[in-house]
Amino acid sequence: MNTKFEPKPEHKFTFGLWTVGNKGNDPFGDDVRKPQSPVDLVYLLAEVGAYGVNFHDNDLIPIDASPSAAETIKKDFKKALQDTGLVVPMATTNLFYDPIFRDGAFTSNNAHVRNFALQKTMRSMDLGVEMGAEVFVFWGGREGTETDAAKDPVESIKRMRAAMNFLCEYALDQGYKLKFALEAKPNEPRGDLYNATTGHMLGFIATLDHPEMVGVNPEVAHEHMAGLNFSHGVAQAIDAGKLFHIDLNDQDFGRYDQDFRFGAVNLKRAFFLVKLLEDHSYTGSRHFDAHAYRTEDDEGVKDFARGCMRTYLILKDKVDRFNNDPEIQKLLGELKRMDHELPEFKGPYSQEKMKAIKAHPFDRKAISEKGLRYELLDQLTNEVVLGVR
Ligand code: GLT
Ligand code: MN
Ligand code: MN
Repeated sequence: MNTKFEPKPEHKFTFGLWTVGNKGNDPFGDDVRKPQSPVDLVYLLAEVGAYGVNFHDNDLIPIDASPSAAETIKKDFKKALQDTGLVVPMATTNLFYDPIFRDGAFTSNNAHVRNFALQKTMRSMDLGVEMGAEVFVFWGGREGTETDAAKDPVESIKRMRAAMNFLCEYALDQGYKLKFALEAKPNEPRGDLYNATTGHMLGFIATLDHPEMVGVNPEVAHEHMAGLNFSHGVAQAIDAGKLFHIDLNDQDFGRYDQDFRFGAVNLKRAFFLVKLLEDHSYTGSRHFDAHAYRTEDDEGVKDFARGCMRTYLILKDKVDRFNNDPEIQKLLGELKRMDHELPEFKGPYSQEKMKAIKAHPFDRKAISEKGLRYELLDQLTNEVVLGVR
């Protein structure tokens, strides 16, 4: 194997305990792999070359663990981190598995459930911070409905806002340096989930008391499930200064929630995503939120994890090729040249500029006649991705 594509700490490749720990069960079939302890999974991740490990509270500490059992688990986990050098950049709360959350956590109709969700999240934040996490993800897997007869969606958004505001204050009160990253998904496991896309989340964040503490954690699969161009959503987050974390995986459009290995389905979309992250110098974790096919044993899980990182690095290399390809750059240079025309009209509004733009004689026909050469640009992109350039 080419060592050029070996993961290094600077790549910030991370995996959740739930990803490499996935036992291959699905709604139609039982587990196919044996459970592995958090400590086993830390060693597995170290073996494949990951930089960090993320977890839900209950990936690490079972929901019914006694305080003394929890202490032992934490001690063992910390030792594994120390032995391997792995870090915990992100933590999150499981607000979807236990039946108490069957009608939502922060948006449940039941005040007991909403407050239990706050309690569980505050404890989970304490745990995350104890392990070194600086980003705290919120994925509201049950925050939605099957029937809108049950909840007023405006009221649900207000409940969600109240919870986020409360938890921001909690973080500030504790002196935690945590950033929150909200993760959208359109559906599954609920019929419909609130704040269904990264764009919805960005709109919601602007309504919070501490918007500066809150960003997004977009996931490839989730935006594909909504039929969207993932890179465009991520670009919006980058532009807003809100890309605090990212969940990389793959997913065919119009399918069930697949969570495939990064690049497994659509290499070209993955290429443009890596290009976006690298061109804009994204510095956060590159978190693979995916799992191995149900056909795999423990070795296959390692193949899966190595594959995610290796594909990212190969695509990063392709991005360098694209950015340094003379023919491609010539085509892009022509686009830049067009962009830089009419310098006198650039910049903010003035009455003078307004009058000049209104009066300018644009040669509509001539401008429309010239081909843009996007066919060639796209073909050359394909050839980069296919490895012949
Ligand atoms: C769950 C979900 C993911 C979320 C995780 C964080 S849990 O696996 O499918 O997309 O990121 O809660
Ligand atoms: Mn995710
Ligand atoms: Mn997912």
